[in-house]
Formats: sequence, structure tokens, C-alpha cells
Amino acid sequence: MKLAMAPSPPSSTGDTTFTLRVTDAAGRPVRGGMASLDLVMATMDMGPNHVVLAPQADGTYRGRGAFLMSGPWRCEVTFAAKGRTQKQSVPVQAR
Ligand SMILES: [Cu+2]
Repeated sequence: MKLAMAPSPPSSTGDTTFTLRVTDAAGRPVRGGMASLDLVMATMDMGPNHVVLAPQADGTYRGRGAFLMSGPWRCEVTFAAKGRTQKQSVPVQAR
């Protein structure tokens, strides 16, 4: 799983677009999955911040969310396909 953000690094003053690319052993995009992420601030409880990533024509998954403060965050990514759930935690510093 590879998560990209735009802008990068993200800004706390505007939305961030998340694009998740999941590939199989042959490097092909995994289609038909369910993708989402939770934005968790590392230093305090900011409450739930859930972002659903919608499937795109190119096999990636995309959504928009907001880092509500500058500082250290984690993107807790969840991807489920073909009866298997994968999770990945991606550290990110929001400006
Ligand atoms: Cu905070």
C-alpha cells in the first residue's frame, strides 16, 4: 500500500487529497476494495476524523480530509479486499 498526499506536506489551513495505491504481487492495482483512513494527532485526542477513499478509474482510491492542527499526525490506513484487511500507519507532519 502506498499513500500519497497533496499538498505534501499537508497544511492545517486547507483540505488534503489522499490517494491510496494498492498493488498485488504482480504490481497490478487491486480493484474492488474498500479503503479508508483515520487521521489521528500524535500528541492529543482530537476526536474521530474518518476519511473514506473512493475507487478511481485507474485502480487507486481517493478522498479528501483535513488535518485540523499543525504538528505530528498519523494516517491509519485500512484497506479490505477479497476477504483480507490490511492496515498501515503513516506518520505525517502537518504544516
Ligand atoms: Cu491537536
